[in-house]
Amino acid sequence: MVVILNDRESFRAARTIRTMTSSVSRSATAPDPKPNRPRVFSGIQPSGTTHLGNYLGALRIWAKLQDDNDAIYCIVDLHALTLPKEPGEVLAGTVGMAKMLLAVGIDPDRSVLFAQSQVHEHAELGWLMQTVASYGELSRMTQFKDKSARRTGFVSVGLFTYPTLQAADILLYDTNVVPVGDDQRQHLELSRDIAIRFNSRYGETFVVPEHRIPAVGARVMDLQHPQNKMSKSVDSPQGTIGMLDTPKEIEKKIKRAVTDNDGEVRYDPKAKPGVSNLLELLAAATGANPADLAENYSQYGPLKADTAAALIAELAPVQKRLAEIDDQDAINTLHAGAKKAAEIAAPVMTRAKKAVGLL
Ligand code: AQP
Repeated sequence: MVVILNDRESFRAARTIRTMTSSVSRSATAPDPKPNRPRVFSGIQPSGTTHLGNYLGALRIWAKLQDDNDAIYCIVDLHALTLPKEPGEVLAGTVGMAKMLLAVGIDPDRSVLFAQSQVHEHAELGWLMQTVASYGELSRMTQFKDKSARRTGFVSVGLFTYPTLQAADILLYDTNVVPVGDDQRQHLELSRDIAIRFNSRYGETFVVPEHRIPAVGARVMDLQHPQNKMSKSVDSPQGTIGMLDTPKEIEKKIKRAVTDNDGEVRYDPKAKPGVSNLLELLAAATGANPADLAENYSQYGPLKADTAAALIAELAPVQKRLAEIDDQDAINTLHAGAKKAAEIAAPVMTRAKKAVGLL
């Protein structure tokens, strides 16, 4: 349920919910916090192939968080434009991603699901965020350094300022909790810093969000280059398990996953990144602990066989649901979600403009 308040009223309510949330988690006898549930917001780019890292690090947690939170999930199509795209590519990716999110269990009756470009306040607040973030801060973002270093030609200004738009995405919804993978930790810290700076410069305006990073599966590594995270924007087909990969493809990729030569099954991400990644994948799919799982294996072969089987079982229901979802249904869901999102975003945008002192 979405309760719409105005300006400072809604800011105070959102901040109060945060206080309530922490007291609820401390006390077993605390009252049910509904309808004042914590606000959860997160986003995903509609680019490349959605992979196991996206799913284990973020998407399946998004689905779980719908039970106890007021969840808003956004397909961040404007972010996808930070790397060059053909006309129409982002739109096709947006529809495909909407179907994927529905297939992983995002329920439009319980969550708001929408595309970023349909709610103009994102771009508008993104500009204000640029005026309170420093060039030095953005220069320190490792994702910008990595992505710009990988490119030989054109590097857009948008790739550099991406984290300020991300801050706007989050702050527009009075977000309490942002579920993300570990790679987004630095951007989330920046969003918090920007919110705190804006509040101290212009008066209490934004809720300062917290991240929620899963204990297992927060950084799924590339199977061929286990020192790098599995990624949509890096061309590593054998190192990446796509959400639509067939059981045969998954078996083959896991079988060929890079390990090491010492033959010992041990969870040690620094010294043994390949084996630890397999243990982490098996743990994420079975709910076990990766270090405990290592004790069950003395060879890499059986570990790989069990990991492949567990991942195939984990992805099968998502793949089945995806095949049943129609493009037009997904588009309709996004249109309806954008209306709900705009109802929440508009008063927060007005609150921010008033705080700054714009006409
Ligand atoms: N390898 C990963 N392990 C765990 N979580 C991951 N995420 C991404 N990669 C991994 C999480 O997935 C969510 C959506 O990702 P995104 O598309 O918004 O962000 P991204 O980091 O840009 O994903 P890419 O495209 O796979 O990697 P890049 O662009 O860096 O090459 C986020 O919550 C993210 O943490």
